[in-house]
Amino acid sequence: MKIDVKQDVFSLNNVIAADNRALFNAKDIFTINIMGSPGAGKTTLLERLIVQICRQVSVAVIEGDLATARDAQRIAAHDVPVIQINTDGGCHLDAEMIAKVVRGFDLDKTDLLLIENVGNLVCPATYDLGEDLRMVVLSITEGEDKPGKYPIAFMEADIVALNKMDLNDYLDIDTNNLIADIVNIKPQIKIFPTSCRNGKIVGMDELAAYIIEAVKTKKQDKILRGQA
Ligand SMILES: Nc1nc2c(ncn2[C@@H]2O[C@H](COP(=O)(O)OP(=O)(O)OP(=O)(O)O)[C@@H](O)[C@H]2O)c(=O)[nH]1
Ligand SMILES: [Mg+2]
Repeated sequence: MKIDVKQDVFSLNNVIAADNRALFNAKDIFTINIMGSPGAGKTTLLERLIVQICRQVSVAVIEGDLATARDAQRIAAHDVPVIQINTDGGCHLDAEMIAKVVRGFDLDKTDLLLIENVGNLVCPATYDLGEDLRMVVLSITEGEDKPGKYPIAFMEADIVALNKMDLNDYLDIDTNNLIADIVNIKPQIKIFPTSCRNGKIVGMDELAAYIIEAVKTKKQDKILRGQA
């Protein structure tokens, strides 16, 4: 029997991702897809980022997890609109999941959409959600060999938050090797060493400034295109 496959799963995802991107562009929303292993510190970093930038840009957050609304509850405590997606066993978010929920935000009042993907250093990297920027959060506790072993996430990323730098003195790891491993995979990637732990905040001013600048640049580019 001949099986007629009309579209593979990635090309269908790419079509919906393009629609998401068109919507975000029309609404002037800068979107970041945040990925990394379970426990790397994605939600903690988002909480810290929101505290630092919420007076300058209006933020909305989508949280992706297999189960529970725990991360969304943490974000909601910062008085930011948040929607939790439970993938019910799925190891990544896809563009359709985002399309289904995103109009639940007031998009005319959103400058920055932060999407925390399911904790996983592999699968999320192959699914475009329609984002402008991809960020990997990598905890230094994961070990200095991890970028080379899980290269796809880094190949597809624009920036890396090298998190839990406050633990550096307690670990048998050389962060220079870790950074070299990442740069070897993608030379143009931007790396922000960070610590989000209360009382030991590192690198968050630099990361916040970079993101605010990216949000502003997207808005300015649109104005310039409109004048051209
Ligand atoms: N020491 C230290 N601990 C951190 C830092 N960032 C996060 N943590 C801790 O790491 C643990 C996991 O943090 P989360 O923010 O929940 O990690 P996550 O990546 O969102 O996890 P999932 O959503 O389950 O994939 C928590 O106990 C945090 O307090 C950091 O910079 N330094
Ligand atoms: Mg989380």
